[in-house]
Amino acid sequence: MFYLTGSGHSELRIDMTDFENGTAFANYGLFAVGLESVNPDEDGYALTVDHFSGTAGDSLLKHSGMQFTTKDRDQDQSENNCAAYYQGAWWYRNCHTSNLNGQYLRGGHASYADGVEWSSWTGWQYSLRSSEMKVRPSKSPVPKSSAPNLDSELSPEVLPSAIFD
Ligand SMILES: [Ca+2]
Repeated sequence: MFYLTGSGHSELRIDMTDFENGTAFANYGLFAVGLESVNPDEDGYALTVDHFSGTAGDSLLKHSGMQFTTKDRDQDQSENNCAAYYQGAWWYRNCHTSNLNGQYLRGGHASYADGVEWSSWTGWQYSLRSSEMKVRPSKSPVPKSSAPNLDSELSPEVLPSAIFD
């Protein structure tokens, strides 16, 4: 992915389906992994996204700037490992508004946020039937700016403290 998008002139479209024949998409006019990174492995494959449009709502902008966390490589901002806790691998912050590499739990589930989640569409307890991330070069370069100060709006993804009890 880095070699596809490291230049910063790519866009991302995520197509999703649920188990009730619903479909939705999220498009990001700017998408990059390891943007302008000389050593993406050392730098943690940081995500850059901006310029959202689509029917699924945005569940990825709050992940922009985060490195990629796996169960054996904790690069998130949680005191825990979000990948281990939510059974996925993602650009977790503390921890997520989306978890597309989560467990395939087939629709509604009692557990919290550990399925294939896109919270702005189906919440944190609904595991999607499918999701596809498609990348292509931008038709025209888009401004790289405008990533908001994400630290100031963490509330929806901050974990209830009880979840770690
Ligand atoms: Ca952590």
